[in-house]
Amino acid sequence: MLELHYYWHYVSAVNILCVAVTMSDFDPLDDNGDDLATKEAKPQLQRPPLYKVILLNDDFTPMDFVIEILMDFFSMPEDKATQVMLQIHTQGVGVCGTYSKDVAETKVVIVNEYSREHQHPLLCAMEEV
Ligand code: TYC
Repeated sequence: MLELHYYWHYVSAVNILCVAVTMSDFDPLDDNGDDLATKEAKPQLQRPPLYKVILLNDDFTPMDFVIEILMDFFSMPEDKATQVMLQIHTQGVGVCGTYSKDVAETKVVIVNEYSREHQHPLLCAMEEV
């Protein structure tokens, strides 16, 4: 709290009214925790969403081509790629992998481009996990 002290000072035959200002009850080192600026903020971070990259079945793309895609673009060994291809063939859809949005988008584009370059209708897509 600010305190004002008034007093007269006699200098060179003149009376001067002086004021002294003091601060009481103020300890700059005392942090009682109710200061907004120093309150601990809640963490605001959230995990970025993940996306499944999927392949859809069709009647025309050769099985060997799908296996090649799964091995070359999704790093599957041949036996796993064969399993996943057969699952897509029988169930209609299968998951190639789960990635961040950017990586999933890139995989979808390059797989679809590669399939068109080879005149196959194979469809690759993504959906949020
Ligand atoms: N159904 C295709 C065939 O009999 C094979 C195939 C499998 C196609 C998976 C697409 O995502 C696919 N030749």
